Amino acid sequence: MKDGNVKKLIAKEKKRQEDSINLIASENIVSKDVLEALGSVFTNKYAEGYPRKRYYGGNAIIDELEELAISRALNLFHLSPETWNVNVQPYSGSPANLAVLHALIPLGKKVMAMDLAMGGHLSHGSRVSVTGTLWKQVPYGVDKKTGRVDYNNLFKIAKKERPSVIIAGGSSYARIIDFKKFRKVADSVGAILIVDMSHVSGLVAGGVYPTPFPYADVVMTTTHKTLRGPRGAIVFSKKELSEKINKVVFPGIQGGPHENQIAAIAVALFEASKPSFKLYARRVVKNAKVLSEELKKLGWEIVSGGTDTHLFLLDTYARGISGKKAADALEKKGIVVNKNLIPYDTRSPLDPSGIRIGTAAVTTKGMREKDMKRIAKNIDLVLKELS
Ligand code: DSN
Repeated sequence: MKDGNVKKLIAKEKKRQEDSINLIASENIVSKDVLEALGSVFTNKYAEGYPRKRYYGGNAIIDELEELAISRALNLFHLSPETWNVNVQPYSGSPANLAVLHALIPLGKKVMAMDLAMGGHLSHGSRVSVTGTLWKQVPYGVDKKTGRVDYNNLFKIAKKERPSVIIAGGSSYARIIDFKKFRKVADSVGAILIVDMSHVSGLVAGGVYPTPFPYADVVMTTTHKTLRGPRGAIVFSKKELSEKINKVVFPGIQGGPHENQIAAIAVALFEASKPSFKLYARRVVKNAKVLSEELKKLGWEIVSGGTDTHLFLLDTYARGISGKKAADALEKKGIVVNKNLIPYDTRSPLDPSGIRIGTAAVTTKGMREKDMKRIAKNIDLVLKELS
């Protein structure tokens, strides 16, 4: 690379990633092949439209690429193209959610979704997201005692508020979501059910987390978390909804798709279909369970008491330490986490009561249970200093 400045920054970031223990639950480390596709000549091409319906010439190979990505997405999640449509063009998760909501419900209608502090996501109608200004969020949460979704309460909220859409899934909920129950809640009020499986899609692909597809009308996932691809998103929708969604993705809110990103998504989907990815997914969850158990043994409070996934929330404020203070101190020692709101948090998102911990990236690095025990001890040592 001739640009010495960027070259130096890439080298520095590479070293930072190599030297630190990355416990950010939404991050991962992609393969060389994914990086190669991302840095390929596909970045030079404009391809507004969809396969075989493009606005620019020169797209025959791009069409092949996008169709390959689509068929791999269908195969990975065992879906029939008769029932499901796949859109691999969303730039990332938030625009994907915006597109889906815009396609499916009129402005001003109600979106029932997990409150941000309870584990939800900004783009599910949170006040500070554009989705919260276009639609009215009806929030649901977790039970204060168990830290888990209270399904009886979901029925009550849905009956009272009669939302047009219900979203299951979020960004810091550590437990298995009962998609069948969500379907029942949605059916009880005639709502559309969207599952945002961004965090767990790699676990679904790896067979260690239940698939939402038998129950959802739309499933959205980002591609860069447990799925271990490039940044990006995929929207799966039932055939009868797909035309509307495709129209909002393009030309509604996006222009030309990032075909280099789609190439890298195709590579990631190929990698996720291998038996080794199943083993990876199992290890991710095992590592998260071991890490949370070890921290519990050391006296730290884990929201919901543990995890079924790649992530969990540690309530640092239970021992008088704010999430920001904890995250900053850990980073100084080379352990990178993010500060995070916890359910019923009374503090602010910039200095909340907890930290979120995830094992997708460290598992990719090859770490196993014994490493989790060591990491737990180190987290304990750093945080104890602060209490
Ligand atoms: N920022 C992502 C996360 O950390 O979960 C979601 O968009």
